[in-house]
Amino acid sequence: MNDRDSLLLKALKRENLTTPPIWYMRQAGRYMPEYRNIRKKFKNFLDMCKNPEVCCELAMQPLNAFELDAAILFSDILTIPDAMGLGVTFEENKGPIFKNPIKSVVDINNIGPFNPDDLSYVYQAVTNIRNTIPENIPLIGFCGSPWTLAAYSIEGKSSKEFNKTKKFIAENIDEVHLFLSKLTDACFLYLRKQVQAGANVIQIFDSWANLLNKKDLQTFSLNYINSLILALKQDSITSDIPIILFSRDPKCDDNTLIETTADCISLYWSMENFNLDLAKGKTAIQGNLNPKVLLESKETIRNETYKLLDKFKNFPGYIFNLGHGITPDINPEKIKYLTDIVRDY
Ligand code: 1CP
Repeated sequence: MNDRDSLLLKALKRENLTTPPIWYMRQAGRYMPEYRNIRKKFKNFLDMCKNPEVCCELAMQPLNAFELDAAILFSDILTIPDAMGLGVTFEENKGPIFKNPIKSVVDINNIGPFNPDDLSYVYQAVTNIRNTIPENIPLIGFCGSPWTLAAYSIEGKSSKEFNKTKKFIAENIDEVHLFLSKLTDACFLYLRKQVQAGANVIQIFDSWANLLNKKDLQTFSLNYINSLILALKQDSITSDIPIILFSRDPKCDDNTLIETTADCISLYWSMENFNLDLAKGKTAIQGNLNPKVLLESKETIRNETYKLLDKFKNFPGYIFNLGHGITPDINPEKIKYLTDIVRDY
């Protein structure tokens, strides 16, 4: 692809731009009527993800509606545990359910080597999207962080506190580390295949970083994210691909995130005091309007957005995004409005 005029790739190289690139986490999803029309044809959400033509159509929906500066692969982070045999399903309006969650040390030892070719439906979706979007629009591939994938796999579902997971870790530390290593290797192979299939940027979602205290965050999450980033940076296929790290409300120093060597830190909406002076020249920044603002009036949306844009005006390498995904209760017109006012700023 030709990156001369790609705003996102420029921002990821920390160029100071007059208009930031714009894309949204969960830009494809239930808030769009076009999405719901297709979604209702599939009982299990993952069956929809296993259809590359449908994934391509879904990834195109927000681009067609809002002329965004990036596409994101339509898939889910739980494809890896599903491929590892944990049997992931998503029933109507419920979160993920694992048929075979990790219940014991034996389950961890029994996980065979991850075969990235089991997820060829994902790479086919990547190629279809890459072949459909304009040349100057980058395609973001993604994976969950090893920690976030482990938390779902042990809990067997989503949860507020993940207490089962915390108990399991306390009782089986060594095996949990083995599991996290297996997941890290899987993420690397998976992302490399996404890049070979046409992904131009990678985002790692550490959506459950917020569960861990400072020390555990380092031990169970950041150490594995660092290994993953290092492996990607050392591999000839992925070394030039910029990496964005989204860590949900992590209890660590800002510098610890910057030192991950991710090319960009995606800030959760509550991270409004993140030290931009520390980050300057080291990482790009993405974020971080609170998605809840989009439930407010246009005036409030404009005020909050312009406050954020004022803050990032002189930051070299800024990408406009929300501080977490678009929720199903957001009116698509608000996304259109938001995109327009960022470009008019
Ligand atoms: O029924 C439905 O329609 C399912 C809703 C849905 C969608 C649209 C799920 C279920 N996943 C997705 C797509 C998805 N998931 C994308 C691509 C779409 C896009 O961004 O445009 C991406 C990047 C994800 C990543 C993902 N899945 C994350 C990380 C981002 C985040 O929100 O923190 C997580 C945590 C998941 C797990 C997941 N997938 C779906 C659900 C309901 C959940 C559980 C969320 C929870 O635990 O609360």
